[in-house]
Amino acid sequence: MDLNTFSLGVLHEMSPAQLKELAAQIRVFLIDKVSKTGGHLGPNLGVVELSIAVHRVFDSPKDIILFDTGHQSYVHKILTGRADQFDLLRQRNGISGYPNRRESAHDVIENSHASTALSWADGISRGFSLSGQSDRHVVAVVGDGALTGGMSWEALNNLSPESERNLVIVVNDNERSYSPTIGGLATYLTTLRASREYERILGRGKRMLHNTPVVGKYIYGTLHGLKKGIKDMVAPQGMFEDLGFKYLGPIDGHDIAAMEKTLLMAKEFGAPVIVHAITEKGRGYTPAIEDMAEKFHAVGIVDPVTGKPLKASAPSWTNTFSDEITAIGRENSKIVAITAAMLGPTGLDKFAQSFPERTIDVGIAEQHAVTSAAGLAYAGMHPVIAIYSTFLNRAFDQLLLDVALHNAGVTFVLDRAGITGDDGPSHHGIWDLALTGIVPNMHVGAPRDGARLKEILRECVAIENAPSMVRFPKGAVPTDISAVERVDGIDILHRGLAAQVLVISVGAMAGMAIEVAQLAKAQSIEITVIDPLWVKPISPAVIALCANYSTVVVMEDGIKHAGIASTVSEALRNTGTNCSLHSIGVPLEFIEHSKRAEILEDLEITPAAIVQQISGWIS
Ligand SMILES: Cc1ncc(C[n+]2csc(CCOP(=O)(O)OP(=O)(O)O)c2C)c(N)n1
Repeated sequence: MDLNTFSLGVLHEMSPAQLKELAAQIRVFLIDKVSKTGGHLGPNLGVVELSIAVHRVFDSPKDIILFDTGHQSYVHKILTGRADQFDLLRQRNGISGYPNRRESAHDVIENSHASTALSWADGISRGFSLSGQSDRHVVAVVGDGALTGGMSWEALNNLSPESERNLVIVVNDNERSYSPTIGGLATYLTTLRASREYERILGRGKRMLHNTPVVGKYIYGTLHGLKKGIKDMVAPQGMFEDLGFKYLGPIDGHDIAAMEKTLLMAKEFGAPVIVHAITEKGRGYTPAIEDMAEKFHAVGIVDPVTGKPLKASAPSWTNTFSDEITAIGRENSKIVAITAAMLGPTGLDKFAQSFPERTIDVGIAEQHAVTSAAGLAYAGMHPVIAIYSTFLNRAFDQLLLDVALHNAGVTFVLDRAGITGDDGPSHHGIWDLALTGIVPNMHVGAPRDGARLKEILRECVAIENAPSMVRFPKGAVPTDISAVERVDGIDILHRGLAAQVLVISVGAMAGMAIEVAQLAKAQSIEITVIDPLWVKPISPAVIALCANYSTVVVMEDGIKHAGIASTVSEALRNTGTNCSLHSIGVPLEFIEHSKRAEILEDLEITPAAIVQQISGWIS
């Protein structure tokens, strides 16, 4: 069948054999397309049958289908008529790697930060019930990883199970986040899944399901009785049921017929139901199955046959951090590394190999990570929390009131700072400088290269009575950029002759700032470029230096609003320093997915565009 012209109408007409063929075809399609664009291959290969079953049982867009975290919505996109757009998956002007309201009426939320779908589902289903739309159902597909996030539990606590509303929660249990999901919840799911009884129960459950006609609540009751029995056998504590939910499972998430029958029963129930589906991440693709680390959770451009990257990757900022924190951990036994379910992507895997007892994976729980780090600091340790810049947003209150207010020596290592590119608006690391700027006693360093990353990281872990942070971008680390001179802790990167323009370059903007100075020189504009290394608090020496220039330009890889230019502006005002201040940075907008270079070009953050702007400012 032609996926490019596929529609939900066709899906409803298909026989079991055709559905099986469709699933196989979707897998081939996903491997072919995602290997060319990069994306979340493993998670999507795992939800092919599950997504087909959900779409056959529920009537989207009248019924609302939500995917938490959103990275596993590719099959949903194919089924809802977007297969023909997969050549431009995550590319400029192409479809997003996450649900997107502009693409389709079948996408209702634009998520990608984990653990939000159950709260959305709570609100939407409650709203439907209050507004007389009780014929509409809400389905939330949530991974075992996303279930480790606090928001999921806040939502479960609020999903009043007695209430009359149509809500089905499908737990997509593949035992993994990036790496295996760990913690008490994972253990509980394992109890349900891996009991010695499982095979027998699953077999009996399946037979029951296949032989049982679906006629609403009565049958649900029969089946539920059976399931309750199962659950009591394998998990006597019955956590989901103790929370008041009807629980159906475990179901083989790759068995379309079993999934359909279970979902139909859940649909009929009229109150929140949990369907526990067991799936395999990377299903059907040998390189993903054999990838013991991450099951191809997220891949770049790869050879579709071998799964190997087509381009050798250059040494990255992440590698530099990974090596250095491991070295620091060897010297300092107080260092504890914390990750929120991203051991490999943050580079903490190396530290974990050497110091497993000092490595903590909290699950997708950034808020908990930060407050528990404050506790570790109180107990005499020095926690280093390594997360992507965008995920710090979620733990702002904990940073402010649990770490900073308590003068806790906690170091934050923010990878993927600045414009990141293909993951779109929610994944750009452009808020951290503004957010940390309003945290009293916060120390923020922005390295321009690997040498400075190591230096600043070491200084961060030496700060014992306040939060410290080092931020760096995604991708390859540049070769070290040596300073002409270091004065009062500030690196002079380029000295213009009798320059009237001072460029304050923040972190990884240094390479471009030097290019700007060289390009401007060719146009007879002399510019001095400095790298303050530490941007919060901004050194008085930087402000004193500004007094020598008529024009000061701050270049930063974050939102201009409340960023480093704002900090400098306030300091200039407070000291009565008279110079005109300008800012190169990211406007206060949500920025769509595209390649990083394309976005920077749109934002006029290129050497040529910046020289042109400076030339306008000084004339
Ligand atoms: C708040 C937040 N922290 C971290 C991430 C990065 N992240 C994306 S997917 C993922 C794992 C999700 O695991 P699970 O929900 O089990 O889905 P699976 O990929 O296994 O299907 C993580 C940690 C995120 N999206 N949001």
